[in-house]
Amino acid sequence: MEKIKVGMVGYKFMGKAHSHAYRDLPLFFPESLRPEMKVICGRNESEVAKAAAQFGWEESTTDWKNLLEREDIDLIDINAPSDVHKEIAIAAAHAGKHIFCEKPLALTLRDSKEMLEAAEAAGVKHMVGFNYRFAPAVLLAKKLVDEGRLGEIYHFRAFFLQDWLVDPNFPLAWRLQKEIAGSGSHGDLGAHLIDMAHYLVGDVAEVIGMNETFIKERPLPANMAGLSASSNADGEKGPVTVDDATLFLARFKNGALGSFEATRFASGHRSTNSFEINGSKGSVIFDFERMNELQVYFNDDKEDVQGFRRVVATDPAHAFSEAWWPPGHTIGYEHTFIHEMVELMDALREDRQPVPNFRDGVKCQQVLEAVDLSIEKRQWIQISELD
Ligand code: SOE
Repeated sequence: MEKIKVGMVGYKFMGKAHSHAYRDLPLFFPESLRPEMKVICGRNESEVAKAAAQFGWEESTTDWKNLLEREDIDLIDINAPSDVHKEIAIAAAHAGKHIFCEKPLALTLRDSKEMLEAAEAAGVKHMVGFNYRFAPAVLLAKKLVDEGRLGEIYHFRAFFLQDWLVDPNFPLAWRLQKEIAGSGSHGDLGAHLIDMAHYLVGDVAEVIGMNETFIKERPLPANMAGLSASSNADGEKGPVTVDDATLFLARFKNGALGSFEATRFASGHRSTNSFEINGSKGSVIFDFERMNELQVYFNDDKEDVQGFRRVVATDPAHAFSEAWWPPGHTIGYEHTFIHEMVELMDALREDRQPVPNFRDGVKCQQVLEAVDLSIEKRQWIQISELD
């Protein structure tokens, strides 16, 4: 079986999720191209060496540029913070490397377009990490929409609710600094909702939004480890320069209406990533915290049994089920990353662009930026204004 030699930049939460995907993919998808975990890269030499040993990478380095010079690297996986996505992706494209980049693609729409242009000019494959598309229950929703089984789509409502920032003593992590993260809940969580809307319903025509930063300053980080971090609560504070919550309304080009909510201040919601689609023939509800299930409702059910019912998307009729377990044996968050890497490996073998790719990343960035502009101008913004 052909191998795809991977160099990865980033080793924390997403680095672990991607490493797991590369390691387990051959076990469950033996027909796919096999990822070879060559080099993992991170700023802290001892930490990234530890990650290499723990995750199963052959080598570790602190200089991402030397990944690009190596003949034995085919694919660059970028899951470091958003402020380095553009520089690394464009350099990787120029070096003729295929690219997987975590979401959001870039800090700005302009940067994301430059990344797409560089990747297309170089003729390399490029993928963006909207992993929730790859939950079998989401793929079932996609099938129902595409087969017309929900009829004409009237509504798409989605919310991504977390609560890891409710504590005012949580330190000023990189996700709270605009120059590193680009935005707060909007680009981190809202990006997933926007991509899901594009995937399931279609293009957005216009948006209007609102946002808030509830806690304006936070203790400077004593040390950071992913989303949970220690801080010197009585120490020096710094300004939060991103949104804590962003909500927006959208009108789709096909006439459907959308409502979107992303927040890290929804106490009690650890990671409620949910959408509902209402159509002329029925509805579906997906809730990531019950990610194997899709609630479905069909208007033509007999009157005495009409109501939402729960489908557990683990049967042979459902996507990816043949790779896993017998019906009813469920899978988890980490398996969505394996599925997205299967798509990448298949695209590389079939010499086609994977989906979602940088074009989808640019489309997402366009809506993110249109919402920001609508907030600034306090008016509806046409997506076409940002072409
Ligand atoms: C943090 O908010 C985060 O890790 C996001 O960055 C991920 O994209 C999401 O899948 C889970 O929450």
